[in-house]
Amino acid sequence: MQINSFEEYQETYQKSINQPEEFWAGIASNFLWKKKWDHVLSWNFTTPDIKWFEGAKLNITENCLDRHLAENGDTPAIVWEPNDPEKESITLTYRVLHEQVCRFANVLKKNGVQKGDRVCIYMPMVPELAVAVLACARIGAVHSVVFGGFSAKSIADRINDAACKVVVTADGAFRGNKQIQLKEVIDDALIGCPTIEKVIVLTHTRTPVSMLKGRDCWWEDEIKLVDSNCPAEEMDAEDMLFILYTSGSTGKPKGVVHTCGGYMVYAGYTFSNVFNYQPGEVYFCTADIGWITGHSYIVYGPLSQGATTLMFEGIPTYPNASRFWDIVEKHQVNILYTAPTAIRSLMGFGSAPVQGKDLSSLRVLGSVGEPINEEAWHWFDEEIGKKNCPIVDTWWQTETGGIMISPIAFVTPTKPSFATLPLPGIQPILVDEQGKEIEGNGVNGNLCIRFPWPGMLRTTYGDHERCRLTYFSTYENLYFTGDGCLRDKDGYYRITGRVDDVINVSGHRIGTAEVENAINMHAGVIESAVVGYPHEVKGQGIFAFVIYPGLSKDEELTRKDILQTVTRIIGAIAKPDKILFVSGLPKTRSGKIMRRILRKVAEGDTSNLGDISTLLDPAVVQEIIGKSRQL
Ligand code: 7RM
Repeated sequence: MQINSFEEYQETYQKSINQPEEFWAGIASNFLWKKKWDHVLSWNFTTPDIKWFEGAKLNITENCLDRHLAENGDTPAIVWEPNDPEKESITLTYRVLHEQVCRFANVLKKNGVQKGDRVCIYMPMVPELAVAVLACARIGAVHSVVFGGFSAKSIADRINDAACKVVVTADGAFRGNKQIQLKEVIDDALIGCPTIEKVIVLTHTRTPVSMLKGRDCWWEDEIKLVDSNCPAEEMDAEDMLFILYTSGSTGKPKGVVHTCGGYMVYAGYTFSNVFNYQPGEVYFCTADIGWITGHSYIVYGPLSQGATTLMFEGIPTYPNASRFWDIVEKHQVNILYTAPTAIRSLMGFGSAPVQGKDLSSLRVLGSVGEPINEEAWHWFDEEIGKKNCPIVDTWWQTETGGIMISPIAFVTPTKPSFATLPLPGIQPILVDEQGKEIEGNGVNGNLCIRFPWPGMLRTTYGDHERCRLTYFSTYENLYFTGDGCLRDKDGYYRITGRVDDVINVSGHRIGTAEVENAINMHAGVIESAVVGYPHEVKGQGIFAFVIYPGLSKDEELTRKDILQTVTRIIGAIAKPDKILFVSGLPKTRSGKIMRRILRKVAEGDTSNLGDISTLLDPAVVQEIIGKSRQL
């Protein structure tokens, strides 16, 4: 299944385009199926309706666990590195992980979870998080993991949207020198969640928590009451595997739905190829399992390939900026997959934290989540890879399930800040605003995909029309990514960033509309407009223009109140970096905010604002420019 030369890539790519069904059937035969498919693919991008491996039966956990037991039962599946470097790390072999998953699957059953039920998981980065995810998959329950940084309200919205029956959480989480009271946040969330029947709580920080009789129980007590035998539920290839919420340009986050068969094949195939994973190697992805990168490239991709996946509970700068490099040295990490924001933040500490660290185990480096600038690319290449490790700049999305455009390590010649070429089976196309294809090289356009791939989303939970509208209605017969893209003279792809109202802050997708709604909920705020602006470390920062009449002398306090409101409504990750109080927003006569102007102001580049003659009141622009200079 691994591609070993550029010629082989080119041949494989051609085949995957000319005979996609034969190609993917061949890849899929490397996995374990209880029954093979009747039909490889049926699809249309209008409804949309996409089915891969119809008629096939499988359980993804048999691919991630059971099938490795006979020969690799004692191979480490998960290596866990705690937040506190003084604490012991933990290794779970495939045999031990299998046992824990089966046990916890029985706990879920005992608490009333059945095939098809939705389970919300809100946990720190501990091995039990992976166990909970896999336990759901074992019994055919649908997991909905919510990142530990989201607020009670965000969790409640997600739980209610999916009508979850059970929550799995922990008392608290350690993050650097902070503690997060997870159970307390869940308690607040559950005030408004009538569908939740049971809450299973893992002991981790051992912070005092309230335990509600009849609803809440301890993980540690529950697993004593069950045995470790849990046959894997037989799933249809197109049965739902999980829901993961992600932000778009409008309204509330959408529940992106992935299904069992296609997702498994795609996550496993791309993991094996892009990183050129070799048996016995230690692979470290620094993402959180609360995001798609953690789902596909900490849990399902690596485990489906029998890999050793390292899970890190903490943050790159705790206890100091050497932490990643200490982990690489300690666990002899061979493959390191991280985000440009982490690279830029560590780059800011210079080379001292890297000096004296033995990074010679590293073989492949990866980047994901946002465009990587050339400076960060070179720093990663020189300081970390010692110019001896290929960098795979992997472009993909929650909706794509796995990596789409990326170099294949040791195969594709790389170019700084380019995601390079599409993986086999992926057919990118650039279009103009009207949806007309932009052919040839040395061109820019909106990035779409014109043919299905096994890992693509199938729907958005509970609202198929929203899926159609968001991804399949902008351009006829194409999946629209929301990204702008350049194809250079060599046919290499460079992702230039979102072309919609989504901002990418430290690799996290945040909808401007969501942040505006949160700001507008603050008492005293009349209206607001949010845009992204270039930020040295985060990639993009959040800039909010806020109308707040009757602002007292103490602007600073009101700013903090607004930040607190956003933290309450969405979570700390959505806090604006800058707030500018204004008396009006630049609106057209039809009432649309001209974000183009606000973006320019936020960038600090007001020399050429373009045509502002259609504005209702051009004077507000002068006011905004004047005030922005004082910020
Ligand atoms: C995996 C993930 C998706 C958005 C996507 C892009 C941006 C991701 C890259 C990138 C440039 C990359 N899923 N993005 N990877 N931009 N180069 N290598 O991040 O759903 O959370 O975000 O992230 O804008 O549309 S996501």
